[in-house]
Amino acid sequence: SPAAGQIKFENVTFGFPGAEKPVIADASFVAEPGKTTAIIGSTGAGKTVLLNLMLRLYDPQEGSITIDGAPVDALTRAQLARTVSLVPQRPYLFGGTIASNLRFGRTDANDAELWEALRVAQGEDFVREKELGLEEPVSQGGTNVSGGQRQRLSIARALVAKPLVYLFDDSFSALDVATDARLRAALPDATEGATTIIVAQRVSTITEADQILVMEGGEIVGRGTHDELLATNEVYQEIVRS
Ligand code: DUT
Ligand code: MG
Repeated sequence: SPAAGQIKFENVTFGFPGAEKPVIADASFVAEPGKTTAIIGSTGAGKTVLLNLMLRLYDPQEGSITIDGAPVDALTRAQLARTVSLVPQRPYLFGGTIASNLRFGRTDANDAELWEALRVAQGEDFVREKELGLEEPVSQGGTNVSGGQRQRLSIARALVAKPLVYLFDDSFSALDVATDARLRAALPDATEGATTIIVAQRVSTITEADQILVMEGGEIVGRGTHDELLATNEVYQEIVRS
């Protein structure tokens, strides 16, 4: 069957070397192509580590992670990078131009594709305001670009790459509510057919998600839609109240 981007965790346990308690404990879930899976939970719950495991920044001690049935540790990091795009919690820009940063995941993207990704990522206006537009220089680490702009460029970079799987690690909480809403309204078309996993802080970011995983202390302590969790899950109810 053609590659589709289904992610499957089965009983995944991971701890950092020397730590007594695992950071991810017995996590199982499936993220389906064409669907949005959201992950929510307090700071330190293990959300970032869970995403990083998919990219093999580290490997679990127990359990398995597969993409379309193939163990991720059978893929090379280059294959993984072509399949999965991560927008990290602290996005990083490279020394170069806005265009070279956006083309990081797919060097043959044309300018029209870059502008389209910027439009979706709500970054079009500020790039148009730059004297050199797409060719505006960016310093290493992106120190001449604001934090919010860096976030939007990082989101646009993932969109340009057109992967099978998108991982957004807390990519929307720094945006104001209106921008967050505009971005999420534009996202489904731009990521159509892909597997989308969104780590979020604001419940409003993920109410439409097909599946929400609630994490606490390295465990998935709830799963369901917003309405299901609101009715049944105390941890989720607490997050909604806070
Ligand atoms: N941790 C380490 N070493 C690392 C990264 C994380 O010990 O290099 C620990 C800290 C925390 C747990 O792993 O107890 C989970 O961290 P993670 O960054 O996954 O938490 P989060 O859910 O992403 O928190 P936040 O909402 O603050 O981003
Ligand atoms: Mg995190």
